[in-house]
Amino acid sequence: FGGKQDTKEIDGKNMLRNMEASLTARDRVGIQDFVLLDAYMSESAFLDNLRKRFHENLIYTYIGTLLVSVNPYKELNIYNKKQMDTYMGVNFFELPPHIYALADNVFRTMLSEFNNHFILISGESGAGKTEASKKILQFYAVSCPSTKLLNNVRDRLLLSNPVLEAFGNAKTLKNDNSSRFGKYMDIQFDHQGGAVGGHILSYLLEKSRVVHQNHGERNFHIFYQLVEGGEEELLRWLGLERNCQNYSYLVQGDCAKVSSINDKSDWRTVRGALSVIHFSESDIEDLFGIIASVLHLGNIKLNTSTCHFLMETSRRLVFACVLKQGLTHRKIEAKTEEVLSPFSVDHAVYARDALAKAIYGRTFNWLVNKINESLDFSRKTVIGLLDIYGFEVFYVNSFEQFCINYCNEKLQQLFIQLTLKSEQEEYEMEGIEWEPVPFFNNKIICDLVEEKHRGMISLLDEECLRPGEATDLTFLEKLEETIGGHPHFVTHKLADIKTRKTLDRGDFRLLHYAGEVTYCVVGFLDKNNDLLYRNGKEVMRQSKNAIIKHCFPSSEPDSKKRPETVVTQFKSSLVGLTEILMSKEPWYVRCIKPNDAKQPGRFDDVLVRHQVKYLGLMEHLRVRRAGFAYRRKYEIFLQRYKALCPDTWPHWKGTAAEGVRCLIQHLGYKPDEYKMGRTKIFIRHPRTLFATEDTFQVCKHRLATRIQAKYKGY
Ligand code: AD9
Ligand code: MG
Repeated sequence: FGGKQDTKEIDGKNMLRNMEASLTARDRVGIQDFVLLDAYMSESAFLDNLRKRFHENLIYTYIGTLLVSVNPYKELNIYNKKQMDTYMGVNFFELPPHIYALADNVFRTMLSEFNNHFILISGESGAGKTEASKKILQFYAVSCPSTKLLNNVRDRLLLSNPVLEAFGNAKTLKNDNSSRFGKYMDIQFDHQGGAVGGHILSYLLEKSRVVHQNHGERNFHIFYQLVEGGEEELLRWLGLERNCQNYSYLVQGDCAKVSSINDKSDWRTVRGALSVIHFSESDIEDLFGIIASVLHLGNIKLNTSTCHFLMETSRRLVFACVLKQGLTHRKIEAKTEEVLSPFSVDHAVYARDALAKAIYGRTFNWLVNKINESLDFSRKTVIGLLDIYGFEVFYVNSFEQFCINYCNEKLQQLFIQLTLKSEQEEYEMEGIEWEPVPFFNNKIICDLVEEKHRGMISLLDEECLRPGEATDLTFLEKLEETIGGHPHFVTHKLADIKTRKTLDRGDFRLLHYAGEVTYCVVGFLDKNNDLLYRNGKEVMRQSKNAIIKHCFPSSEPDSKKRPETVVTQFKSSLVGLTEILMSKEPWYVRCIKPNDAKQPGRFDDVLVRHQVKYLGLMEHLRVRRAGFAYRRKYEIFLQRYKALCPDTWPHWKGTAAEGVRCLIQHLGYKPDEYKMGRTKIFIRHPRTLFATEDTFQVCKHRLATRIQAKYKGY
């Protein structure tokens, strides 16, 4: 266990006192762990408890070691250094539930067992995932043992957040700071528990936002930060004016100004952070050159009849002079020579937007790599943090929502596999008597989307292979033909029968685990193909901007062979992510959004009940209550605690299982507190284990004192 814990008084009585106090105060503040009380098995009682606590600003509640978090939509004074110190090195249930308690528990388990862990943070858009992941990172960066040498790394770890948020988050109708990319971050620790490095993997950035925003939404924060906060000289150099209204790519959602966002001060934070994270001045110049260039690109007017290039080019722009041809003509190979064929206006607009998206998307990837270079990763023991865009339903949903919601289905499937399913299978395997708890398994929806040949992704890719013939509507027809009978898929033909709600001709509806979403099929093929015309790339290769040169290397093969489609790449990256996660020990934070108005103090019962349901919290509680909070292989359990029993210490001659039986008899475990499986001991409640752990710590301390006394004077 961490060095810090040894200095703290370990007192199992504290925990019991805390539990008792929480029981007496529960009428007012509810209970802090749903597992503890018999009465809390109905959904309404569950909801009552969450509501009660929410109104007392107690946003965290446990289900065993799973943390439920309700977004308070206001600043609470519970995230400071003092609180971090309070939670560092204290047994999980000794103090009121907190994200720091979870972070600390993961940290200490990692240190004592020398294995890798991950924290899966889930919940719908705006539920508080990104905030939770930041709190955890802060806890590790600030509270873990440190040396001066490491301070640089931890600053960079912390400051990677505002930078990635600036480039990868945006205001949506659901959330003023919505993550538009998925983020998995490994935080790496050394043997003493110091946070010594990190590595970030990013998943499918929503690039289409660069060129189009729905009403009430914005482009990525960085654009507004640069225009609002950029220094006069910088703006002049970039040929920008200090007025977001002047840039076509910034005003499509008609809400460049957002009251909860201060672009000017965010600019200063991001600018400062870039310098700390090893970005040279020339990197920074190149980076903002690109951001400005995208804005200029968006302002290019393409004349209706002749497709003329009307923008005044500026030499400082990344692509200046050669751009004209790149945007207005397409290079085609005709037998032995290449010819330039002029675009129609629509085509030219399409080519321009495709270029803007490619430039931004590739620059974002460059940024993530650059941050990674500064984080010193060398694969020691890690805690992974997963913060991905949450499930979202808008008035109009498109390809982007399809990808985001598919990703959420996959994460729910992972949660089910690791908790509800594997937990129950383990009892069976270990021969523990068990009454199965039924739950909804969303595998049926994952299969609908990703099954080979018949799944929606395969069907979409097939249509993308028929350029000129296939359209979004033929894709829809194909869906109808192939999966029309599926219980989770609805089109307008079947809408009335299945869900009693009508649908437009160009829509289809998926009955996701988290609710129904109607998708408009328009744009699916284009977005999935994500084509960038060849001469667009060539233009980029001539750029003097070092980042652009790096992002569009001349070694990149030209489009003879079709690149993988967007959704197929995404699917593969999610398979990779699942493999990473499956190799680690899981912990969960389930975030809940209390209202749709983003307001403090409002707890919308219907909305919360819906989330409790689809997040599987009741099922999780049932499995937890009927099951066992803790289990360990006999060998590991015996090895750790054998010093507590004279018969097992220092060497036990029999089998590990017999040794454990002897040990727990000596410790006085009651028959209903544990079960002996085939290979593991199962302990019903954490408090039993904590009491054993406390005794172990006292024993360790006594032993250390005795050794010290013995060698004193040598
Ligand atoms: V999305 O899927 O990226 O669209 P998130 O990440 O789940 O979503 P986020 O963490 O960004 O939501 O939270 C949304 C907003 O709720 C934040 O910008 C805060 O204003 C607010 N929030 C969330 N959690 C907390 C908290 N613990 N304390 C105070 C919070 N405010
Ligand atoms: Mg987020």
